[in-house]
Amino acid sequence: MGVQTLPADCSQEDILAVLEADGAVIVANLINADQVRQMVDQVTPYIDQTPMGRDDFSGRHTQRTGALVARTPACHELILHPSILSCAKRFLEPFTEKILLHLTQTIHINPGNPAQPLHRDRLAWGTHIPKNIEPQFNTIWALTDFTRENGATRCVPGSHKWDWQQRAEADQIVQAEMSAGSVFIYTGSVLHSGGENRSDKARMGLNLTYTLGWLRQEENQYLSCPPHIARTLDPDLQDLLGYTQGNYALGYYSDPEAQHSESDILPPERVLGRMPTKGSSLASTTDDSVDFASIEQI
Ligand SMILES: O=C(O)CCC(=O)C(=O)O
Ligand SMILES: [Fe+2]
Repeated sequence: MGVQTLPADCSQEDILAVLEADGAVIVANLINADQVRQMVDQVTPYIDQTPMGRDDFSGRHTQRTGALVARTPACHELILHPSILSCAKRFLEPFTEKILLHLTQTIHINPGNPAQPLHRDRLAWGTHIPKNIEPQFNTIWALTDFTRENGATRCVPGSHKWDWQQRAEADQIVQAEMSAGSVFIYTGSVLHSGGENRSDKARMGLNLTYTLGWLRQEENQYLSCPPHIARTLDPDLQDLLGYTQGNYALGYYSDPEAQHSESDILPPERVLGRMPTKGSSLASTTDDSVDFASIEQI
């Protein structure tokens, strides 16, 4: 048995059902060869300048290249891919009103890199998040074919429901074999890792992950995509980076240089020259646009 693979025209319900059951699913050939090529062409100059990882986890023969929203416009349509983004929202909505982009990174596993240790990505936050909260919806887009030989992602289907202490047996580990243009989707709770590259060519994956609107992002998106770049982007992408409030009181700012302003509580959209949606935040609300009864004494 491998990772369950669905065709590109599958429904969101199909994706979510397998993800719920196994913690991982592949959607085959969701983007075409031109989209893959564009992404590879745009990111390759940055990968060429990226040093290898500094430990066994990041991979001493693996290059991890980030800040992709700012560097590679080709990734924007993958981050905003309608069916993937809808699935991410539906999957995470039991735990949050809004979702955020958590990480953008190509993972270029070069020949000779051994398998990465199995792990759950949610451990980025330690063990502080209660088990019944799923904090992540993760994707790895295949930019080359992913094969057993070149380090296709390893995964232990079903392990998102295990006790965190349980160890995987060798025969429970499968690999996300898929052709370039396919996407491997996995939760923050399922055991997985990069595979060993025993081939003579690099395996290239594009890791794009999403998290809850109230959690700290793994890749700092405000530094990786600062306001002067963010202001040129699609508003949906600006939202995902975190340039809108996550909730009534979450994510406003004050202008440190302003002498006088109409308010010292500003909506983050302001730095992008964009108006906030009315009632979306503390910074933009008036007394009559918020149901204070719903937030009092919670
Ligand atoms: O490269 C892969 O296939 C997975 C990498 C991974 O799981 C990670 O770096 O957290
Ligand atoms: Fe991981």
